[in-house]
Amino acid sequence: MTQKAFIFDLDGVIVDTAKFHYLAWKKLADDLGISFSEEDNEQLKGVSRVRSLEIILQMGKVTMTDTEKTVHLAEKNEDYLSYIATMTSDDILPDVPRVLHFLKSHNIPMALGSASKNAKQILAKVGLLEMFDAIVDGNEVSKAKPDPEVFLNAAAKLSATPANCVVFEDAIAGIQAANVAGMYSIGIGHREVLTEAKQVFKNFTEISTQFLEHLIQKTA
Ligand code: B16
Ligand code: MG
Repeated sequence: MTQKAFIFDLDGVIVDTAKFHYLAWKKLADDLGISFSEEDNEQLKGVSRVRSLEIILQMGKVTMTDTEKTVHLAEKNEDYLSYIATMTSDDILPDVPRVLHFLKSHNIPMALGSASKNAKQILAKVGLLEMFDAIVDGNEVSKAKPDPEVFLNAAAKLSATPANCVVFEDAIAGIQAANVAGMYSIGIGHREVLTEAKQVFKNFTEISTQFLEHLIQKTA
């Protein structure tokens, strides 16, 4: 049997940090007089921090120097980290620990592949840092999803062939990145949104042990 490797996105797959990103971006948007709703926040999922700010500025037709952007990005992150500080294992999304423990018990290599520069800190707060054999986060990648860089780096760190990797992602760009990397993409969210994913589940409670066994045994 070919050795499979599993790669997980963080926000929207393992934890719901989108609500904290929203609160921190909302505060900044309010300060800048830009209207910003929870629906607008959907556009920022899976997108890098600096690109998120650019999208918000475009929404409000506001221009800013690079120095001003740096100051606001630091403020936003400080605010975001104050929410992260409150996180515990209770913030892990339902049934994620069951799936991770199942894979671990079958000695399946696992990596995190996230756009977040705060990924390690978040995993440590919720007590999942030790579950992953490799972490590739926003500090290590130069090209954002849908570029496959983050997932290809994760596969390399696990010494896995892309065709043997399974990726769990909640963002359209993330699914595209996994597909471009030649990996098996599993969407977490809505089927109508994640149309390019090979399979879609609403959340991990829908992922059965039989399905995981099937993924582990499946030939590429
Ligand atoms: P940070 P993921 C992404 O995480 C978030 O979905 C996105 O909203 C955020 O802007 C990005 O991380 C960067 O996060 O500000 O912590 O570096 O879904 O790729 O795990
Ligand atoms: Mg995500």
